[in-house]
Amino acid sequence: VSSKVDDMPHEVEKAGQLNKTKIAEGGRKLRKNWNSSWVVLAGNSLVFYKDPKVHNPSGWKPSHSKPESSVDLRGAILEWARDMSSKKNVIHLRMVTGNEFLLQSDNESIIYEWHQSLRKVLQRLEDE
Ligand code: I3S
Repeated sequence: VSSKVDDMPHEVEKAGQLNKTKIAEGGRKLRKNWNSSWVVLAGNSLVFYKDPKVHNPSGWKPSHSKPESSVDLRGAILEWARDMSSKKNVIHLRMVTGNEFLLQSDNESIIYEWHQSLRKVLQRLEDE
């Protein structure tokens, strides 16, 4: 029974379109490259897909496609990014691996919801 449960996909906590850039890899600073991404928060992971609206406007399904990348949120640090971008509504995420991302939306309530969901997941992982 337990293996069956383990094989089940994690519950999706949140999914949506955000602007994303990686700013560090293993602690080494990277040049920003903002892209629109389909982001899925599920289990311990944040998973990034190509944004269907940008890459294929005609009904491409992120859930049936291979993720571009995913990160393990355990031990990650979540902050509002201040002085890290000229954009507004920017979340800064630093993983234990030293990989860092900025996530942004022009819509203030959308980014607040993401911040809240990420905070909730990080809190749960801390309590585990
Ligand atoms: O923090 P930076 O380096 O000023 O970030 C900006 C640059 O990455 C810029 O690209 P290039 O200077 O590599 O051409 C991007 O177009 C901007 O979007 C970056 O700044 P923002 O403030 O948008 O995060």
